[in-house]
Amino acid sequence: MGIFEGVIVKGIGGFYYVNTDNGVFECRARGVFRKRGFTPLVGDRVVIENSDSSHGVINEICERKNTLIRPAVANVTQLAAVVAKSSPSPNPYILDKLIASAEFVNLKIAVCFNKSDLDEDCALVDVYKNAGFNVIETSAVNDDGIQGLKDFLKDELTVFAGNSGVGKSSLTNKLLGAEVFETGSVSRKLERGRHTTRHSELVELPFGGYIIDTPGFSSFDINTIPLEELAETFREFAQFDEGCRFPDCTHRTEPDCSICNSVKSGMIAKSRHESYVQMYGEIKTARENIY
Ligand SMILES: Nc1nc2c(ncn2[C@@H]2O[C@H](COP(=O)(O)OP(=O)(O)OP(=O)(O)O)[C@@H](O)[C@H]2O)c(=O)[nH]1
Ligand SMILES: [Mg+2]
Ligand SMILES: [Zn+2]
Repeated sequence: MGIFEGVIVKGIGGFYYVNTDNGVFECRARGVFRKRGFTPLVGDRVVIENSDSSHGVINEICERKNTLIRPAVANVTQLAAVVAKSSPSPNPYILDKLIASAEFVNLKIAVCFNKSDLDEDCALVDVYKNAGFNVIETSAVNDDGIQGLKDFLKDELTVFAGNSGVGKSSLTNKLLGAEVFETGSVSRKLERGRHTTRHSELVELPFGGYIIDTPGFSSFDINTIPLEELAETFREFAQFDEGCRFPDCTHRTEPDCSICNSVKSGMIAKSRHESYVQMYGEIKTARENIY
């Protein structure tokens, strides 16, 4: 028996799988965490005490560098927001919420347009390039863009997030060079994935770094961002913010708003601004229901 440090690579039904220098241990969290309503997350660095060669208990959770709520992970350094160029076609609102939540905790971000082999034009590619994002077009079925993706991932802890069926697990397998994760199909009629991945899982990359494959989602709550800070999570707004007429301008519909004017002149993508306005409304409503 001993004390080991490790990282939670997976959590299922109250069991946490902790990777240590002495192998993976299936652990329960000490009751005190539950009493405090504190849930261990994939990515947490922990101290465990083992009871045999494969079981133990989590005694301590080290202080987190950051927490993402959706997907629920701790200590990641980057987000790869994965969308498919088509099948399923991207939902810009969900993508923008995901990006904003990552901007809010200062993660490095890449937007990965997967399924480039389908050769579909996707207008959103330019939207995110123009907004200043690292855009990587990939295919999990040929090697398109995989080197670019590897360059982004190397030596970082990256969470892969995005809708069901976009190819997060397929890309993970591609990067690992083995069929480690189960992949599903996309319903042609509904243009929707089948929620094949049920649990987030952290894996080490053979070329350095770690990634977390996560379950796809179809909606996304975002009321952790304070309204006053929402505009800052849309990175391209800053460069066009030349001072609005009202110092407390919310950049939605006010007259002489430099952000709204930049949308009109095409400098800021309409879809990005629409997401901002919609998120603003969503957060505001959530606030009003709390107080
Ligand atoms: N043509 C093409 N198909 C792909 C590509 N990547 C994934 N697919 C297919 O898309 C489907 C869904 O892939 P998954 O890897 O299971 O998607 P996922 O994002 O992990 O989905 P969830 O686990 O449900 O969130 C599978 O049929 C894959 O074979 C790609 O680059 N090109
Ligand atoms: Mg998956
Ligand atoms: Zn404004």
